[in-house]
Formats: sequence, structure tokens, C-alpha cells
Amino acid sequence: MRTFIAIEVPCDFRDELARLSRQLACTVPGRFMRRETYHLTLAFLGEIGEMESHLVIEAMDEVAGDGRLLGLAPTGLGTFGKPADCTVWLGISPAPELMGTAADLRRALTERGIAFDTKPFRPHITLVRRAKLPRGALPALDFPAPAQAQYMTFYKSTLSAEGATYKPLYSVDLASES
Ligand code: 2AM
Repeated sequence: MRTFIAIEVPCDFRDELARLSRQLACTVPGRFMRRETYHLTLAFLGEIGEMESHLVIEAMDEVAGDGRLLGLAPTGLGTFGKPADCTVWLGISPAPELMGTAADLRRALTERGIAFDTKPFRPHITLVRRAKLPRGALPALDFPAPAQAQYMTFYKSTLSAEGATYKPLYSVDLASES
């Protein structure tokens, strides 16, 4: 199965991202992510087997448990790719707690021999794929207010012509202390 580990986006933040997406959609054509699919990827694992998924859960349990929520503060829009065909995302501030959590998770995965995409961690939430940026300025946009994230989740991703669907397999509560 195709998998990744991400920070879950809290409900109010999700609503505000959906509003931002609607504003973007007025001038930016593309494949907009559905509200329920917003997430902040910490590590993209790709194809893994049953045995490895137990090790992934072990790694997540090791990283969670210091009772700290993670602050999500928007930094503005960014893109990957060419303006005519790009991914548009909302950047999230690389706060020490968030960067530390991603580094700890990646270390715990490596210690267990679990491979993942090793591109440097750049915290972001994807809003649009296959976007075509307009030549002129974007309309006025309302960005979400900073929020606190509570859950780190292991997701199975299923690709289809309609876009990916993400099924949560396991979550850890970052607020609980072990
Ligand atoms: P993206 O949103 O910036 O495209 C599920 O595919 C999630 O894992 C997406 O959030 C995606 O990031 C992220 N991801 C990171 N590396 C990936 C890779 N090599 N292939 C696919 N998705 C990747």
C-alpha cells in the first residue's frame, strides 16, 4: 500500500483553507483538494508492506508523548513546478516544535529501516494540483488564523482518476503524555 505520515489539520483551519481555496478558484484553474483531504505531510513512505507498517506505528508512538500540540501558522502561498502547471500550497511556519517533530519522526523511521522521500521537510498544505497561475495579480485572499494541531496520522493513499483518497490507519494524540 502507498502511505505517508501527516499532521491532521484541525476543523476550523480546514474551513478557512476551504474558504481560501474558493477565493483562489475565482482566478486559478486547477484540481482543488477536497476539504477532507487537507494535511501536512511529515514523511512520504510510498509502498510499504504489512510488516513495515507495525514498525511505522512503533516509530510514531516513540515520537509522540511529550504532551505538546503543534502550532500551525500560515506563511503565505507557494508553488512547486512551472506557473503553467504547478502545485499551489499554503506554507506553514517552520517553528522549532514542528521541525523537531518531523526530524524525530524521520530519525525513528530510519532507525527501523523504513525508507521515505528524503527531500528536505518544507511544511506546507497542498491546495491545488495542476494549477495554471494567472498573469495578473491574485485576488485578495483571507489566510487561516494560526491553530494548534493535535494528531499525527498514518495514511493509506489510493490514487484514482478522480484524485487521491486518504484513509487514516493509525493516529497518535500529540497532547497526551506518555
Ligand atoms: P504534496 O502535497 O506537496 O504533493 C501524499 O501524496 C502526500 O505526500 C502529499 O501531501 C505529497 O506532497 C506528499 N509527498 C511527499 N513526497 C512525495 C512523493 N515523492 N510522491 C508523492 N507524494 C509525496
